Amino acid sequence: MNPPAFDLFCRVVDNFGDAGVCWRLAAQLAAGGHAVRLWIDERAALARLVPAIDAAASDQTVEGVRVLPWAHAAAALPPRDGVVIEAFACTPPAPYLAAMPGRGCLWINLEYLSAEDWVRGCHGLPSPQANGVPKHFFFPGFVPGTGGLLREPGLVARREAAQSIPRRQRLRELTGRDFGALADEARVVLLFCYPHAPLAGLQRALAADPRPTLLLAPGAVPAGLTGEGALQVHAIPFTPQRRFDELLWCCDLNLVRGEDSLVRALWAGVPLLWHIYPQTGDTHLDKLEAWLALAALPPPAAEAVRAWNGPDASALAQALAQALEAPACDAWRRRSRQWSDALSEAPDLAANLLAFCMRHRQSVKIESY
Ligand code: TRH
Repeated sequence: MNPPAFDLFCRVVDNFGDAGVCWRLAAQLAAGGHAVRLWIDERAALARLVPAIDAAASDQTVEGVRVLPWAHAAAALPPRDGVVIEAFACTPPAPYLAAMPGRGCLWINLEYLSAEDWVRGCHGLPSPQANGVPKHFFFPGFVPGTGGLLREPGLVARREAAQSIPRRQRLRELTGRDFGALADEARVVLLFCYPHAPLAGLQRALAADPRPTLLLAPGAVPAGLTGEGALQVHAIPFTPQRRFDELLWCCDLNLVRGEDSLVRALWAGVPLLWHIYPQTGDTHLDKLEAWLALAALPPPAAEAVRAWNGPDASALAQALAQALEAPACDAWRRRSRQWSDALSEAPDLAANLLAFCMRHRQSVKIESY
């Protein structure tokens, strides 16, 4: 049978992650030879991530992915024997759902990434739906028995090759700025966080640190953060998603957020502070603790991650200063690389998704005999 065609539905809730995750998956599937249609309700965020995308165009194909307006899906037919992926429970248009029965589609709900234990028990389960086509939950994850993490083929080799080039040169190419000798001598930090981060504590810890820090903030330096003491802060251009990894690979410490940039920072294999997407009732803190349990960071680093997700600038200043002291920081670097290497041994999300699709097709074929 031909490789299945994919319809991927994406609603942009806010920020960049919805479009970021969907684009990565769509582009990887297309690169693997699959026909992919990405139905997206708002193209501006996608155009920021992928400059080749024309936010005004209603039907375009970029990197093999056909990008179409969400509204046009109502008149479209699901791909026969294909795969319909609904990202983050965004529910495709009703007429499209009504057209699904009898076309042999596999319907998948691509869930948000979580390290929580219950994910493994729910991954892959079918859920009966009104149109008679069961929807299968597909949970990304950090451990076997989940859908795994997005990682394109050859990513680690690309990282190794990039890191053989002097960092000052890489930063100049990526940012258009020449930071001079500081680029090679300083601790380089990427800052990508939500506005409520305890930035005063970050500033205090880095300004007072014995080692100079060059802090790079894509888009703009958040209000309240200024260079002082050992800290220099610079705004740099928002980097196209395709090269965002290269920026992370230049850094000694990546402050990332949400879902997709967290995973990319894991592939960078250096210390990171994760600013988790806030949720009502502080349920995001349960997700953070579940992630910390898997990350098994040295205690000072784990405390810095917790403080980065808290309101107390002094707590962060103290925790981060301790985590950056020589012995603790070496341990943080070792564990970061060790976990990154271990995670990169596992099959990636797209490979797991295709295996899931093949298993489903086999089971349907057997049932149909
Ligand atoms: O932008 P985010 O906060 O997106 C969030 C999360 O995905 C969250 O899980 C979701 O619920 C919410 O949206 C609706 O963080 P995230 O997931 O890291 O997505 C950012 C994307 O932007 C990611 O693909 C990396 C990309 N990016 C670039 O390509 N270039 C850049 O310069 C920067 C800073 C980010």
